[in-house]
Amino acid sequence: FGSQNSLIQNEKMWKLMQSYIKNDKETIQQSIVNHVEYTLAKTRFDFSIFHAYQAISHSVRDRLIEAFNDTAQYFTHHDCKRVYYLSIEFLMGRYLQNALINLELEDNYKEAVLELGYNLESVYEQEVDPALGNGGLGRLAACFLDSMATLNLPAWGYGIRYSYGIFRQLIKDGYQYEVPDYWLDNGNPWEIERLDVNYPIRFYGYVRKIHENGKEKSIWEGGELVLARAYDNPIPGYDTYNTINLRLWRSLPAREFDFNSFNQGDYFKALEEREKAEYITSVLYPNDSNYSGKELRLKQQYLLVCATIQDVIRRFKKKKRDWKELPEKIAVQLNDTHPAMAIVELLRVLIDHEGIEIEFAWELVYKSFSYTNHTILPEALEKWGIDLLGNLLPRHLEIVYIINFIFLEKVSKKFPNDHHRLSSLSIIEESNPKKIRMANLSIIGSHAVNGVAEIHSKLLTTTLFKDFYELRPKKFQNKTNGVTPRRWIRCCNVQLAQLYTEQLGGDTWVTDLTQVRCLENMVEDPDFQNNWQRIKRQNKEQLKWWVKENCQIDINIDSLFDVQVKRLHEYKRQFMNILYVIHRYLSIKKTPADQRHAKFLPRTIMFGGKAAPGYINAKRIIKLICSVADKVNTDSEIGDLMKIVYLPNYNVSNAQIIIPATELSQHISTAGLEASGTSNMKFVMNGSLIIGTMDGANVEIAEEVGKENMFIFGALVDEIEGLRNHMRNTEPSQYFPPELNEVLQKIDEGFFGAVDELRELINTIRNRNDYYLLGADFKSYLEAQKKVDECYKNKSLWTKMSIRNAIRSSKFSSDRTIQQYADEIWGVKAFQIPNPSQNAR
Ligand code: F58
Repeated sequence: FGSQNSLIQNEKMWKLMQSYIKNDKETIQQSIVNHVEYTLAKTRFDFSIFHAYQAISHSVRDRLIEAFNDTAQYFTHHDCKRVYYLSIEFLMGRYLQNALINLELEDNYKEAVLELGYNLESVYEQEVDPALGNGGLGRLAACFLDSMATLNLPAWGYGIRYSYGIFRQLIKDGYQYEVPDYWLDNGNPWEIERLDVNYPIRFYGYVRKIHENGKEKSIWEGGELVLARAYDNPIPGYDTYNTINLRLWRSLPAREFDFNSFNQGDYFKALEEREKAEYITSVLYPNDSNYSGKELRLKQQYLLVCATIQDVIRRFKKKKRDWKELPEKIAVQLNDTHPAMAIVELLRVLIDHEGIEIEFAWELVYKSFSYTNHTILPEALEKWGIDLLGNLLPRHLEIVYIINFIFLEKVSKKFPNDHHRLSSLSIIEESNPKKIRMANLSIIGSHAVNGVAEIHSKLLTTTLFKDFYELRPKKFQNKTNGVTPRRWIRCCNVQLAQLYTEQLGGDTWVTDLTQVRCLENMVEDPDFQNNWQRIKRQNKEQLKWWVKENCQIDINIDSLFDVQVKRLHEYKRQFMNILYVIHRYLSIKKTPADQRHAKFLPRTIMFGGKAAPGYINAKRIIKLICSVADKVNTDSEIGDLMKIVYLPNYNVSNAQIIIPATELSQHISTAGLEASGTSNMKFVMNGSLIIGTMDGANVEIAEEVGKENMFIFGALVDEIEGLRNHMRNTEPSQYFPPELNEVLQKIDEGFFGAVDELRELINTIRNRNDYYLLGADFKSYLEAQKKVDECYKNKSLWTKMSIRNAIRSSKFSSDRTIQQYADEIWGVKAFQIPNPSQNAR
């Protein structure tokens, strides 16, 4: 551990080892009670479950910090190449259970806590979700941290510590209401505030040119300064002592006061200015697919980037070394384009502050960066107006122009006179006003660019980034997403995890999910099938209870649990799902009462997900779902043949209840539009069958589990353009199948109420405007639904399909994904720190 003298080192090491906290029951209890008394200043003779949660978390935190400190020191000592994962969002979900499981201390704590009078599971419920993300992209970043820690990679995450996470969603009278999520209300035991790690961040100002030794130098000065302060969040690996870091930045006023205002006696104005600084990291933007172009958002992005680059460079410079070593020591991964200014920022620091020649500096930057794309939706692509960008970051705009100039020079040598190509490759969009295309900047500044599923990566190289691909085909890669089996099996489906551990004779499957494939020979085993069904049923019971508690609806435990949970978006087609539900309802109604139970299987159809606050059509879809739910759930003719539920406030914690209880999950986006999807992977791992289109990772799921174990339907990506043309050239009543026409007419008649807004909604597809092709896919969706019913009737068949889905899902572990990033993009190796507690514990 860094000491020169080996004798002292050994003696010291021994003492150090002895001083690690022990993990026997009594020591744990002692530490909890101490935290009640000394950290919370509550009497140990009487503390509530809330205080129990706080004290337990602090005692777990102590253990995390030991490993965290040792890991950081170990990486420094070995001078490893490090990965920095930059993301504007990290959707972490609750920490306590995950930390205990990764530290392999859950049983010890359970026992210890029980004797103190509390049930550990109820204690878990006390924690609020740190929800610093919108959806897939942020949750992916969280899964990746877990895998990077578990794979012993020298990696850190960098993000923003928003004071307000994604809003809490209330559903009242079928409408979504957004409530601010001040998640820090009760403090946050999982973070370490670094009072001594603050970096200055400049906004606005001007660039002054001076001449030194015959060279022009740029000095960016003036404007406003704020500070970015570090908050560290330890991330423990599983089955390893390695504990890495998620460093989140919070904005604070810079220490310098505005003496002018003070001197002029304007005390309040000066204080107001300080308040404004804190506002920068105050709220997470709740748009999940629409780019809004707000200045405050650019400030957030730059704060993240600027603080991170200062931190990275400071760490690099701790050792005396040549700048050329930079790409051998760091790999910076951009989680989409939101942190892409880091490319420009690093270049700026290298040329303006370190005095490096631009060509050499560019080489260092280019070799260090890589970029992941998560969408091809045009409305989600970031483009900053040059006025806005040039005003906030004047020097960066200059540098962007320089990068673009050098790049386009090279292109025009390769493709002389190809103006069309030049304008599509340019970072600057020649619109009025001109715009900076962040995706182009990200590609040009990175040595590797990847999509998040095979089909998506293919689409990038054939459509959106075609011209870039033709320029540098080798730069483009695929890294199919994955999810962590720790949270998405071990934590959320404890019984399934137990079954795996029993069957496989150990729990090493938790870090090597390919092992569950060995259970293939159990598929036909009646005992195994029974166990499988029992587990699903218990998970369904838990969800039934949750629904009763949160929606006041009684659902039929014997019905098929059919779930679509994800952000509300037209391309994800929750709309098509509810239109089918209406069709099903009308069909039941048309069937004579005495034949209904023979003809229809009971179903509980559950929806969940937040709509971006300004996304009117998404909100109308929520209203439609809730209106249909009202009608159907109170229709005495239907009884428990069908129930529709809107699960409010879908988030990581309730996903952990919903996913293990699901039997059928819907992933039904228009082909080509869902980059990957990651909940599809979580559902499959938990034995849910998928009804879905050939889109995103569904395609690879079908390859792994077999199409015959899924309900695949709908147009393929190559058919989409043709179908859109057909839709635009066909009379709507002709274009829509009769079943769908009937449904639309019912809505139009006001059968479900809210007639004005629901009419607005259906008009979005009726006027030859069905961009997402609900009409084109409806018929094959109906057929797929029919197959679902047929299979579910045969319990043993369904069970076997369910088992096959789960045990063939190992490809979708984020451990596989991260290993590929490490080998094929980052070039980093594992460094596992020896576990000191093996002696002491
Ligand atoms: C999602 N994107 C993709 N963006 O839609 C999904 O297919 C994919 O599986 C997932 O990324 C992970 O690769 C997504 O979630 C966002 O939420 C952005 C957050 C920041 C603002 C713009 C949208």
